[in-house]
Amino acid sequence: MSSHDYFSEQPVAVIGMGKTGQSLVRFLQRRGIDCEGFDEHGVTLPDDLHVPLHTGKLKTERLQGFRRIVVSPGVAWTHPALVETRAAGIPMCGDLDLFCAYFEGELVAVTGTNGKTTTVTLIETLFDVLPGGIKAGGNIGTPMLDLLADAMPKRVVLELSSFQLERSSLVHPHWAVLLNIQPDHADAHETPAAYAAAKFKLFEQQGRGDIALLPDAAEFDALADELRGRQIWVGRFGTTDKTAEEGRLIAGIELGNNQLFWNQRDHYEKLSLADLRLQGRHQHLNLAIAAQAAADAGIAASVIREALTSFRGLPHRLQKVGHIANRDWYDDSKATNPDAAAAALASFDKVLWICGGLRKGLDLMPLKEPVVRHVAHAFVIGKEPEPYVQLLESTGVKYQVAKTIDRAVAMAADLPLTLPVLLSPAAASQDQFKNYAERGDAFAGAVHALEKAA
Ligand code: UMA
Repeated sequence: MSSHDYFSEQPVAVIGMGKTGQSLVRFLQRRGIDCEGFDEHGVTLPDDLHVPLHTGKLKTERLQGFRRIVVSPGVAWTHPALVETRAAGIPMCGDLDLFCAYFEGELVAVTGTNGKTTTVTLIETLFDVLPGGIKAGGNIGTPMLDLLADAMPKRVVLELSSFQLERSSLVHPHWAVLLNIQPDHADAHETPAAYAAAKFKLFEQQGRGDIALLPDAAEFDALADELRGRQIWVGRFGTTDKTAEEGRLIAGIELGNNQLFWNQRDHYEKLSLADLRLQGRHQHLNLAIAAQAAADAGIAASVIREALTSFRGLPHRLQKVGHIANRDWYDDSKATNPDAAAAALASFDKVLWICGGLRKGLDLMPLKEPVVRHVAHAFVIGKEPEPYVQLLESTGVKYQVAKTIDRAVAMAADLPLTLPVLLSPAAASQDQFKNYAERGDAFAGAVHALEKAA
């Protein structure tokens, strides 16, 4: 289908009028396409949007008469009104298919449970040196259709959530990057398999000229037979002590030599982990993936080395807040699920760990082994500390229930163990904060208050 007839059938209903919905309406308005907006909550639209707005519970009958429905990622694909409308044969998609129908440049798409934003940011930095540069958008914050507002970009890197992928049938990246699949939004999808299937959509339209970058883990072996693009496997730390020249690894971490490596056409480039500013093996792996994608795009090794060694990472992702009260303090507030926290813990020998918050129904047991190995003492925050208390009880590690982040910081500073302190909650923040960023800022504020009090 060409982009020109994609929306020849009108009117279009836009569901959800947050960032995505507003960008959708703006995009359709610019093309003179008749559309109306729906939102289940009260919203005020900016002055430049001139569309009828329907608020209140979404009902099937209100969607009758529309020839296409475009749904924001935060509105469940399984919403009963949407399921019924699809069953009635009305075409439905998300902003990703609209983007794919109109975008004419090269697409780099990144998905995974953890590490997407870091990887997209580094890919953006690296690919920007190419003629025509690159623009970044999607789940990272800028709605993807906003990237098409002016001249057609030559390249785009999109951070894609499973919600954006599950409602797409057109996504076809030249570089498709899958970082990992861990339980997180699995609760929002009907089954963990549906969550994984959404992520795999990234590769479905790929052909021989495309590139698939994947984690070297047994759970993805079956996928290998189905991939039509060139496969680039990126080594996960902590599995084996492979070197670059062994096995199917093209890029990754050499555990034995503490080096990051990637393939630069005819040879392997290696970089000592000690030369990186970014902390944490899981983050190093994201650097290796970005480096490999850049090398395949023809970017010089010297440029990749410079970008990797100068990259400081993003706020609230294993970010050092300071050396205060005789110890280092790390903000990893973005670790909203157990796997992300486990990866952060594994970056240290021993730490004082601040955990807890909104558990989102996730199983905390994957944290047991890293807690035993890396935690000297824990402090539990959040309105419902019980699941985290149970986890700690099962490990025998000493802990205190602090409830608030201020108390946790004060307790950690009082402990006569001068170990690094890590906020890596393994929980969402919304029981006590607006979002993970506000939680991280509150942590940094409490840490800096110690300095002033000293
Ligand atoms: N709404 C309904 N009914 C519902 C749910 C929502 O009417 O059942 C309405 C809300 O009242 C609101 C609007 O829909 O007005 C919000 O739409 P949305 O939740 O899709 O949010 P957007 O503002 O469009 O932001 C989305 C992404 N949000 C989600 O996927 C939840 C943003 O990712 C993304 O940056 C933005 O599009 C631009 O592409 C944020 C996110 O939290 C960062 N993503 C999740 C994550 O990373 O964990 C997936």
